[in-house]
Amino acid sequence: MYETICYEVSEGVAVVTLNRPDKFNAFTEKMNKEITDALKQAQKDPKVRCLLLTGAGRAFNAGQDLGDVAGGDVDYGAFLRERYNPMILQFQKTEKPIIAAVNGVAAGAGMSVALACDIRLASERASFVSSFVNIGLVPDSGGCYFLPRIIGMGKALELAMTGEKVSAAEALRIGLVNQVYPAESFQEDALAYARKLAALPTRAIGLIKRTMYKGLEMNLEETLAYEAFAQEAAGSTEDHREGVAAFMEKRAPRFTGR
Ligand code: T3D
Repeated sequence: MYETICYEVSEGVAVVTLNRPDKFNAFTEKMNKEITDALKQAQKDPKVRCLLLTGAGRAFNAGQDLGDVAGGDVDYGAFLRERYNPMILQFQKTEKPIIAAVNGVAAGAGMSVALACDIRLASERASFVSSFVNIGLVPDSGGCYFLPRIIGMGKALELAMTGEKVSAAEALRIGLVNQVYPAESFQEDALAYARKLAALPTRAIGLIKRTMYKGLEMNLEETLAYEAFAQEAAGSTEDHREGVAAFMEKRAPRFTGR
């Protein structure tokens, strides 16, 4: 169904694999659109309770395919407005956890996409390059929004201004990734992590995601009001009732995502 990505659902996890390995999975217009579509599809599908985004081959994603922009006048504003911005917004609109399983280098908009995911898992072979500055550009696709919020302004400015490569170990140290796994077992480790998330109360997790990201833009009073609204919604789910019942009965909960 897709040409530039693979999309597979099993055991509650939708695995989206960026699939242009000979180009380090660099973005084309088709890939931007297919990712956006896959996220929408996963949002609608009740069988999907977690998404895992990864790359085929050696790289996670090397950003925009520079072959498409080389040697011509490109309207970068239109490029971003039409292709990248709707894709990044769809990561936020997807009310299910999205994990970036960063198997290799994540550069340019590829790094921004990893930042737009909720959790970042890295292979020990992964690396991150805010490579925009290396070609005289500004971090886009949410890079200027997410990077300082995730690692703090000082480090974010340093990475964005120097375009230096960050190793997986350094990424873990500065809080850019949540976990680092051995390269040999990375895909299984990332999938196991995703399956664990997929077995949790999906609607509460969706509401946690929405409320936390909204909280970045709100003051305390507004956040407290939004938490009350979100709790009302979470409190009416079957998973909430199951969680309380399981606690009272001293057994493990069986969450269904409803
Ligand atoms: O319209 C707009 O452009 C606005 C939107 C911008 C969004 C952006 O993402 S701008 C940033 C674009 N990306 C880059 O500038 C990154 C360019 N790539 C690199 O800096 C390096 O390739 C990497 C740091 C990602 C990896 O380095 P390394 O040494 O591990 O691998 P390599 O040998 O440089 O690349 C391997 C192959 O992938 C190579 O192909 P070949 O020679 O083996 O046939 C290389 O050309 C290809 N490749 C890597 N990145 C891209 C790419 N091909 C097309 N586009 C790429 N971005």
